[in-house]
Amino acid sequence: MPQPMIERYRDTLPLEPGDPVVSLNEGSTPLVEAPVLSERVGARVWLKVEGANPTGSFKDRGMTVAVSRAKGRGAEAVICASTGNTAASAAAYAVRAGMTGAVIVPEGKIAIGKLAQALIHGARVIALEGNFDDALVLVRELSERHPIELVNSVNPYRIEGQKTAAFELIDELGEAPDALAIPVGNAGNVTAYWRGFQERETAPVLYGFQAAGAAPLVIGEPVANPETVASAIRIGSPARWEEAMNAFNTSRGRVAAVTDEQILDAYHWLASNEGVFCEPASAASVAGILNHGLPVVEGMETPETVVCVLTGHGLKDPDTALGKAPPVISCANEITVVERAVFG
Ligand code: AN7
Repeated sequence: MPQPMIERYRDTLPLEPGDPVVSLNEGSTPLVEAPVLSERVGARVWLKVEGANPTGSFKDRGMTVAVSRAKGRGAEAVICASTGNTAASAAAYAVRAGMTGAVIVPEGKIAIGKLAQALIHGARVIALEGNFDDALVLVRELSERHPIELVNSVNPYRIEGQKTAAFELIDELGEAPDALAIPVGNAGNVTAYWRGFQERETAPVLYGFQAAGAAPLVIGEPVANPETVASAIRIGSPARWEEAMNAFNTSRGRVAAVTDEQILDAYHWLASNEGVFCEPASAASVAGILNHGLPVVEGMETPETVVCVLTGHGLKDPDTALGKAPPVISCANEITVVERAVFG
């Protein structure tokens, strides 16, 4: 039987010998070649389809490790602030561990699929009159006041679990890619990839992309009222700011902004040209290389292999898909009418 990543890479993870394995068989996600995108950007581009994780996003990699460790320590409850995916993942892994879960999300600002996930798993879902950054301040405080485990990416075990995605890339490609394009919100994931690459003594150029209305790392200061259609990365004050900037600088990469229009165009383009449906935030990585080009580093060849990290599944956010795609064709139950509808 294939092993879940928490078992496969266990010797690199800071679990204690007695910790239980709380797993939904996350990881081992598809690395899908993108021929049309490759042609457009002039390099061999691969898509790391993290939406194929059990709850539909990369968060599961970190959650399996954070919840296993929390359970090993005897914790009975987990809490997080979330733009949606962390909430969905925490809710599922809490069930798996026999723990209770509470999630605080910005009211009206998370995709409907993520809300459905958190609710169906039985988490207590609190819609805050505030944004993600406000919610993160509150859950940090709550976890200090109460015996409840904080499972945001400020939790070190989250980063440790997420670094396994870099291991998988190296193991599957036979070497690290030349460059990695990745969406950036709270900046945990880019921090995790960099750690994974470094532990394998590799250093791809890291190319991070934020939404233009929520681009604190690009403008160099926190954004008080972040706004973007890519609700997952609607974050104005990233917790892993310094580590992420260190990763961009050390890898000789950079962080840049993409507009909502560029994000939605890349999202739609990827679905209709490569057959891969990711959520809007994930498409920031593709929008980035399409609009900014491949990273150019002095003294280095142009990258030949590039991985775009597609962090979450398109089904998470059907509203955005329906708003972007062409309409349904209504049709009477009659063969000639159907014929016209089908063939145009
Ligand atoms: C699809 O769920 O922050 O830079 O609370 O859901 O590690 O924050 C989600 C983040 C990219 C950004 N793509 O990753 C949350 C949350 C998707 C995401 C990011 C998120 P980080």
